[in-house]
Amino acid sequence: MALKINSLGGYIHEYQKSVNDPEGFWAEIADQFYWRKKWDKVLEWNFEEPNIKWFLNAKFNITENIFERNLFTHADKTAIIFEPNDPKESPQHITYRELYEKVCQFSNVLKAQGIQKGDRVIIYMPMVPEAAVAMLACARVGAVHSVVFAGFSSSALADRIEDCQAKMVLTSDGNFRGAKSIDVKSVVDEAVAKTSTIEKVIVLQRTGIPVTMQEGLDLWWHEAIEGVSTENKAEEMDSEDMLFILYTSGSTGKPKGVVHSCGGYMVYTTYTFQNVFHYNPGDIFWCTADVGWITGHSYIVYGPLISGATTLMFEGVPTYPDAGRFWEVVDKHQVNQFYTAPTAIRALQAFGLEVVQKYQLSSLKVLGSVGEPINEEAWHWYHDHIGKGKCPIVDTWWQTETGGILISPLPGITPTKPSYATLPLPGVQPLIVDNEGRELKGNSVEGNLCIKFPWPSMIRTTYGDHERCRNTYFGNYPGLYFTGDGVKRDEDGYYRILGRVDDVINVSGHRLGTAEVENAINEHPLVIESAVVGYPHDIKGQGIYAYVIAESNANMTDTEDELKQEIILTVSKIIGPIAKPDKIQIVSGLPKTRSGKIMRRILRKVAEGDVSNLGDTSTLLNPEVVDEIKAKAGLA
Ligand code: 7RM
Repeated sequence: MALKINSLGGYIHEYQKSVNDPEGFWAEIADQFYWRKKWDKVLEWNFEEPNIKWFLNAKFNITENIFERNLFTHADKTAIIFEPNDPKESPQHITYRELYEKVCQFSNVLKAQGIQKGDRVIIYMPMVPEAAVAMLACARVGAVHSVVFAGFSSSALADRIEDCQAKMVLTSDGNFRGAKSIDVKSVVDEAVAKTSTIEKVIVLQRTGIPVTMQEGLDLWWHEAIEGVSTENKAEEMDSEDMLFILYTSGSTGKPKGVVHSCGGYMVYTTYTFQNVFHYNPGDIFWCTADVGWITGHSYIVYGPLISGATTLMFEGVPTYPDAGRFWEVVDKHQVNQFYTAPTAIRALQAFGLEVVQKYQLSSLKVLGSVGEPINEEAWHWYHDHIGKGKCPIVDTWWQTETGGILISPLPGITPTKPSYATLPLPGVQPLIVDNEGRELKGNSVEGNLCIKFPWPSMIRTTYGDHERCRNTYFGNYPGLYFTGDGVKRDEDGYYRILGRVDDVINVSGHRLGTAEVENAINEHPLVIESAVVGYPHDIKGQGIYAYVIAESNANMTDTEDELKQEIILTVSKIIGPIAKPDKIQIVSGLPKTRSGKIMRRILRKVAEGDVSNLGDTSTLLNPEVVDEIKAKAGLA
């Protein structure tokens, strides 16, 4: 495919074309993919309902674009390099032909186990090649996959099974993570028992941890594939058929199932993969995300594999067996493009330079960052010590809902500026509005980031609740997609993402709703009410600060620490360890307005440790609690 932009002039030209004639622009790109039947119309849209359709009536299967098309040219090329958790275990190199056979075989298994086009399949697996096989086999038979990060609890998993009425779960006997192996199967067992739609669970053997297999329900992966044909004809999909659902947190209620469709997602993730990382044939690409997040979907699996690239899957954690693991893997596999999150960079930076200096890192050409704002210090450390000053950093801004990267430099083309995502990619039309929805034109402005024109891989709906999709993303500013992020456009027209402006917090690049964490805390029997805010955290970007009103209890002062521990356990059980509060403060009341709304602004200030400018508190129903909260936080 010839999708690549090679100069700043080229970028400006392509960008102009994409704005002046979006349909012509995307048709030319889409033309380079393999379609059984091409589209009748490139785009149909309105942001009121919303209704977004790309490449209307085109027929194809995304996996044919990975396999059938690429097999002619590079059947024996490595598709996936698997680097296991334990560095003593040998890596695996899986060729396109081998991956094709595994995907076809597992497609046949899915069908034999009753999965049909349109059925939902949950994938709750470790970072092993079979997770990619599972996703692609679903795509091949037209089933809708919903990958759930294997760190989520059984109740979070049950919520997702219930929401999408999934028929099947694909999982493993356990996960290796650093020095630990984690039991996964019993989490699935609990979730399946709480729900009523799961007909089959297929279990990959990974750790050898003993598990209970329930007759008629559970099936071993290795037994299920035994003797099954490695040939499979892909299901014909419409461009707008659903490809997958991925749950993500918002400012209200339970996580939403973000729906992506086949055609637009394929075109956009492939186009952005090749341009943002300047992937060249023969390069080794490594994205350190988990496939449970959108970054793993778009830039470990789909974008790279459709491009015929070699993509590295790493099962482990950055600090096992030591904090040099990432760099050891880069050298071992001669990684050319490396894509990670600022939280990992900051965590590894804290271990000092000696750990890094043991490695050459000479294969690296492009460094990527994603998930949260990258602070200048981390940017420079990444640039100087990992990239040795010679690798451009692409600070890529995007979301689960956007499917692919929207704002990012092109490496070696767009002049970078630390902590700036810089400029929109071709096809992306950002717009900044103030809180009343008025457009802030020109440079040197700050406000809410919106997008005014559709791009191919944008969210189509939230599963089972289109109204929620409309309200969340298209209801705030009529006619615009609202991202939930604050942004600054500087004097050069460069974009700097400032972080969320809604009640979403970003902990180590993971999105959590404050309401979601509060609901979990409130499950503790002694908790009356709680309020959760984010606060700046050196490594995680944001930490979770919870204010909790507890049942009055004569011994409370003696047991406050115990109560806090129990609250942490409760959150871990209801959501997962990633949502555990970093700090809990037991309070007698929460600052509330006369209409009963919690004044989070004050709670955020206290959590930040800066109470110099609390603003007007006289309108509060209970101004006295502010002093109590300040005093208890040691800020009086
Ligand atoms: C890809 C992903 C989305 C939220 C988004 C932002 C934040 C992501 C950057 C960033 C500053 C970046 N999907 N975010 N990338 N903030 N600079 N380069 O992370 O759905 O999990 O999160 O993450 O707030 O709205 S996500």
